[in-house]
Amino acid sequence: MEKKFKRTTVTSALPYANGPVHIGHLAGVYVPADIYVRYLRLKKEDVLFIGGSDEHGVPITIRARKEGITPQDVVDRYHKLIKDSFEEFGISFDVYGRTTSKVHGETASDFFRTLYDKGEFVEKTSMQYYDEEARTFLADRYITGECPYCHAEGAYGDQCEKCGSSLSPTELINPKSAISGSKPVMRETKHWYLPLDKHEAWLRQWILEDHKEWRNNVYGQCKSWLDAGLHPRAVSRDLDWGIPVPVEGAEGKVLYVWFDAPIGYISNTKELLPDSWEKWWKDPETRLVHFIGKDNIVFHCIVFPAMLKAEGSYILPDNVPANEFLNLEGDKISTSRNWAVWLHEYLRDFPGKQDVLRYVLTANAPETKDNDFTWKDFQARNNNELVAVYGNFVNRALQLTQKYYEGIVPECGELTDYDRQTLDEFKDVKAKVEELLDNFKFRDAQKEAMNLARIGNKYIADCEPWKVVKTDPERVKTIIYISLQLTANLAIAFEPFLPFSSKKLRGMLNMENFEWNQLGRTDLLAAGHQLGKPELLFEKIEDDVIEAQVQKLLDTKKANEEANYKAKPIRENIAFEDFEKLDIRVGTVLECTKVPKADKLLCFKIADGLENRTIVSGIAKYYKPEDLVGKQVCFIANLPPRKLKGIESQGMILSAMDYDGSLSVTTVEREVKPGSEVC
Ligand code: B3M
Ligand code: ZN
Repeated sequence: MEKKFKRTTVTSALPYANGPVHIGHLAGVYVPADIYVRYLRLKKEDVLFIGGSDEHGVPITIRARKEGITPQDVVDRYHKLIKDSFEEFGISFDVYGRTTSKVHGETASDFFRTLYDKGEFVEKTSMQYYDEEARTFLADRYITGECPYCHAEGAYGDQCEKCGSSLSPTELINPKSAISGSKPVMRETKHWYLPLDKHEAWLRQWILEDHKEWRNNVYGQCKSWLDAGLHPRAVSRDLDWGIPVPVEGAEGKVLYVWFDAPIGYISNTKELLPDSWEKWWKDPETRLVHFIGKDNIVFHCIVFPAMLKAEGSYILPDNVPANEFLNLEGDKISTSRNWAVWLHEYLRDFPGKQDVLRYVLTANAPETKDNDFTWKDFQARNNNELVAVYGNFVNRALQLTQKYYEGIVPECGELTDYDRQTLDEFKDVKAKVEELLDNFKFRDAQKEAMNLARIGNKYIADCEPWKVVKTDPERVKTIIYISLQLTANLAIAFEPFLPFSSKKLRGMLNMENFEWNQLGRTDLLAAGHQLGKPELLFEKIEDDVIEAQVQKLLDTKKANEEANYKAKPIRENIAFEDFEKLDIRVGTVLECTKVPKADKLLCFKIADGLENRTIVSGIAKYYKPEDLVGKQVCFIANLPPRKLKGIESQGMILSAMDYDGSLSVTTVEREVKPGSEVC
């Protein structure tokens, strides 16, 4: 299957400009794409890296409505935020465009028109919900109602967020327009459909037979779509935000966001190369690779290729290395629940540590299955791998060169068997890393690079130059010479993965020119070469820094619980006489102590106006015993006594349970005599 290509067009999914990007986006799409592109560039291949914001679609209009601003305001804000943070993070796009640009509007519009003129669409009318008050058809997300499955209120026309069922708007019970709140009516509307069913046969051949090398998750998803049979898909919508459908009689209709967004890859290329963009999209000697997350597979492997094929002059993707999802501390990342580590916040909280996040996200990349990001793992990988292995080795090699030879690379003497063995381990690293990167196995490729550092670390630890220097100074020259060659190799090997650190390391090595092709060589730094100033390549991350990030997430969790709190339904009525049987009293706390060996229990001595009593209550987690002394509390006085941890409890103190399960003792608004009845 080896084909020779002249150039590679690499695209990465266009993030919706309705919120900032988070680590899930980075791990799934942008970090692997950037590694791949940097690698190709290092190999001096012709490559173009296309990115941009997806600025159309319903989520953007919803956000705008919520904030009382225009959709344009929303996309202006987030496009800038996303673009700036990508740049600071070192995602090395050749162009980062936007789908509200003029070029894009024209390109997408022309694309539609070409397909329309070629008769590649079918027109169909259907019944859809219409808001008579707001005078607009309603996108699925704009209709809410009761879920037909779990009966939760506020389910959307496309999905119930409570039970996760996917819905169609007509299934909702008591549908309401999210715009005006009125009851929507059914109205006829016309749309253009891409008849995917007509494309099924060639798609089957092209994916299932000709692209067996695609990742299992991608191939598998395509196969199940194809096996289920493809159906026509609407490529227009009734909406006032988007690119107008460029045909007569299409007033109030725009291109469906998933029709225009992938064309954004093409328009952004045009934006960058107005005169030569075509060779990146139409020359059969160009290889097209799409980096995306798993939720975008069908659009990039089936719908967009069908569009390109229908147009007729474009190449099709050669590979679509889609990733699975990254979770955060065991939970699905969610923009609406603010459950995420946002890139712009990371950059603010960890200045200069772009490579640490790049490293961790690649080490944990969800290439074959969903993976989890935890702050503990982030810290461990930094401290135990970047600092203790890579950084430590480099630091030792450079400090020793400084100490013994004033930073000048020493002559290499005769090699021992161990030296040769170590150097041998380096020889095939280039082939190994290349093989892995060529196959989009970024995680393993980075592991290979890290392995070099491990070899180096072990070499220097085994050779103990700081001891040998006392007995055999000539030998030390060879040890340091070899260590420095290994260091220079590391700078090259890590270049696609950790570009900031590689640059820093090259500065320390005073290594101006380097080539990927030199990887594996053991004469990168000549004897007599003057090194630069050694600095620490990575720093340890302390516990308090990690704890602060964890606390931030705990706060988010709490805020979500609070926002989602709903009082429990009221229980069935009881007879008045039953209520009257309860004897509720007010008592004054005379003493309050922790119950030994029970972390939940407090033991109270309560003045009840009669003989005083002991009550054990499970509120120790929420109060300091001394803070309760002197307080008046309500308790049920006529429950039969119960033994708790060997103490007889004579009643029950009443507490309110808050949304988060915490307990708050009930007390009285004005002091009363102990033993007063609550009635
Ligand atoms: N904006 C969906 C997403 O961010 C969409 C990708 C477009 S790629 C052409 O998941
Ligand atoms: Zn439901």
